[in-house]
Parts: sequence; C-alpha cells; structure tokens
Amino acid sequence: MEIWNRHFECMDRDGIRHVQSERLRETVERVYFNVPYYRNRMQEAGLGPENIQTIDDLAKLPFTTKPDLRDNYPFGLFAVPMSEIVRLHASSGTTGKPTVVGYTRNDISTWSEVMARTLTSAGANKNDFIQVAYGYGLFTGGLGLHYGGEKIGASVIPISGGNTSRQIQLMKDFGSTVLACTPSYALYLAEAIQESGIKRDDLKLRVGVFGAEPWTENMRREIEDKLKIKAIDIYGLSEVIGPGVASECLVQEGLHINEDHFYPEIIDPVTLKVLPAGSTGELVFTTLTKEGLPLIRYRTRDLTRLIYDKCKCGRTMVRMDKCLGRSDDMLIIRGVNLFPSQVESVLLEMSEIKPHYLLIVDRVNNLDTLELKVEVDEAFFQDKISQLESLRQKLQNNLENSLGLAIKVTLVEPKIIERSEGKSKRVIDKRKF
Ligand code: DLL
Repeated sequence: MEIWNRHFECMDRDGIRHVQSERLRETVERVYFNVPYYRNRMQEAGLGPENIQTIDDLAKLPFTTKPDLRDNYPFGLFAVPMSEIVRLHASSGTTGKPTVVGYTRNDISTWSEVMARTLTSAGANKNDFIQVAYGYGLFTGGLGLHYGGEKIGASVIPISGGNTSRQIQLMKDFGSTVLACTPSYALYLAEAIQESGIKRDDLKLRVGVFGAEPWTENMRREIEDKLKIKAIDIYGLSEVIGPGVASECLVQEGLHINEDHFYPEIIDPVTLKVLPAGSTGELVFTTLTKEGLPLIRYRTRDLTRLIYDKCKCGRTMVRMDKCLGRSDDMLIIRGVNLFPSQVESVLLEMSEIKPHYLLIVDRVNNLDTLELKVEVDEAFFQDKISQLESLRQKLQNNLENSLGLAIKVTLVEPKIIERSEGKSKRVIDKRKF
C-alpha cells in the first residue's frame, strides 16, 4: 500500500506531538496578532501567546463556533490581508448567511497535499482516471478533489455533479477508475448504470472516494455490491479546509486525520470538557498550519470517537470513527434521540426496500409524529396490495424493534423520492416552520 507522505503519516507519536506543539505556538501567535476577535477572546480569558507552549495548553483556549464565523461575516476572521487570499469558498448551510472561507497560496498547497494523501490512501496513483462528480463552485468538494488528483499526477475529469447520462457515458468512454462524489449520488449512479444496459465489464471503475454527508456501513456494502468497487469514506469541512481533513485507507477501519495540520479533540457537547481517549463526543479541530483562516478549537458538531492504535496500513495518524451524524441532525421524537443514519441502516437490511427515503417530522396535538416515506424495490412493487401491506408492517416492526420508536411507514413507488446530485436531504422537520 502506497503512502503519499511517509515522513508525517507514519511519524511516531512523540514526534507528531512535537510538531503539533511547535505549529500550535505559531498559529496562536498568528491569530493573536492578526485577528482582533481572537486577541479579545484570549485577553478576556487572561491569556497571551506566551501561555500556550504545548498541545497540552490547548484546553485553556476558548472554542470557536459557526455563529462566530457568521458574526464576523464575510472576512472578519481572516488572519492575512485580502491581497494574500487567492481563493474563496463558502458553504450555504440552512439559515441566513453562508460561511465564508479564504485560502492563501500556501493554504491551497496544504490542501493539495492532504488531498494527495487522501487519494493515495484510497489506492489511487498517476495511472488513474479520476471522475470528479462532486460539485465545482463555492462547495469545496469539486476543486478539493481536483487539486489532489492533479498533485498525484492522475488524469482528472472535472465533470462536476449532475447530468447522470453523461457521467455514465464518460465513465465508459474515458475509462474512469476512481469515482469521487457523495455516497447518495454514487448509489443513484449505480442504479442508473444498471438501467442504462451498460455492462459492468465495460467500465474500469475500481474505487470510490465518497463523503460530504453521513453514510452507514450498510450503505457502503450496497454501493460496493452494486458498483463492484471499493468504497472509501473521506471527511472534511469547509471551515477547516474542505475534503482532506481525514480519510480511510484500504483497511477501512476508521479515517486517518491529517493531524500534523488539523489537531482533533473530542468534547462533551454539553459540559464542553475534553473527553478521555476513545469516548464518543463532538469533534473539535484546531488548524496548525493554515494562514488565511486559522481556527482555534472549532466545534464541528460532528459526533465520533478517536482511535489511537497503529493501523494495519502502517500509518500512525490518529483515526476517527465513521461519522454517523451531527448533533444538529439528531431528531428528538417524543424524547427518543434518533439519527437519520439509524433509519438508513434498518432499511438496508431489507432487500425489498430501497435506501431512498424521507423522514417527515411534525407535531400534532402537542405530540411529535414521525413518518418515513420509502421506496419499494421495482420487483416487489408489482406485488399484490396485501403483500405490500405486510411488507409495510414488517418494516414498521423492524424499525420499532431496532430504534425503540413507532414510525409511521408509507411505501412509495420506485423513483418518487427526489434524487440528489450532491448532499442528500433526508429530513423535513415541520416543527421548525
Ligand atoms: O462537505 C467537504 C467535503 C467534500 C468532504 C467532499 C468530503 C468530500 P461542508 O460542505 O462544509 O464540507 O460540510 C461539512 O459535512 O461537518 C459533516 O457534517 C459532513 N461530512 C463531510 N464528510 C463527511 C463524511 C464538505 N465522510 C460537513 N461522513 C461536516 C459524514 C461528513 N459526514
């Protein structure tokens, strides 16, 4: 198994801590002297740069959140003059102003480096054809994969998201070997390929690098079976850099965090205390090398745990578990906590059902209600109404048994639920309207 940057990716733990401490000192100085917001926050806490000497001092510093970025919209947290910024990206989010991020030339080079690591850990190299079906534009997916692909010398196909029939045609004609897109779009493409009549043998696809949204192990299996490829999970967020924060290797046992650039902590989202190694909680990142938008203890809202054992691939970089939800995606239904990914996992256990679904939450007479609309497989949809009813009942029972929650199930015809070419939308919460 190839490793892009053996020096850092396989460094011993003492070495990595040393690098992190040194880079943290530089970052804290950078934000203290260049970003009034951070200087004020540190002064309020009675701290100066001299108080932060090693990674162990990090816990003294206050957290940064998405609302802090919004309050300083658009460029207020940048640590360099705009003349040094060579790229802007933004993520739209659900409410109000987008979150804006800026990169210096060095940041773009760091991003390409971590994306080169990501693609190499998925087994890609200069002989590959990478079909980048993540959206290009303000979203970081397209250009992130693009620069990483060029860095490893692969042939990059910047097709962007959507236009499914053209995706399939170019996949065949150009001989794409690596597919980069969201897992929900990968599944949509897999079904479209089956329907197009193109045989799997006509395609050279070998591996997929999928991320930007939560997806379960069952979903991975479904995509791997349908596309006959290895499906690799890649993670990142615009604020920290975009994709390239963490990625699985071919062992597929957790995502290696590029912790020489992004230092991870796990905190309890309620008490804000750092949790002991191995606990599940909210992931927090401090950037260690970023110039344009350095972030100190940025709360991602993503829930996961960290794995410090050495991986079979030889990399020593800490791994994060597959991230199955964000604290803000968690639904509370009649007091029961539920992540959409838990529902997805149950759906994928049943071959009669497709993992195309929508959860509709409402409140009727002060009581939360949850309805699941889900597609039935084409073959079963031809069945008698009585058979469909027993299928519906079976799914409802399975959901109740696994999740401890009564969910009203409505079966719908194949292809009714809107497909997504990027991040999928699984929940409509009418309580928020
Ligand atoms: O989604 C960056 C990205 C692009 C990652 C392409 C991977 C591939 P944002 O649009 O800022 O950036 O959204 C970041 O998406 O905080 C997570 O909640 C979620 N997310 C990203 N990757 C994963 C993943 C990009 N592999 C937010 N598993 C993050 C679960 C993910 N959730």
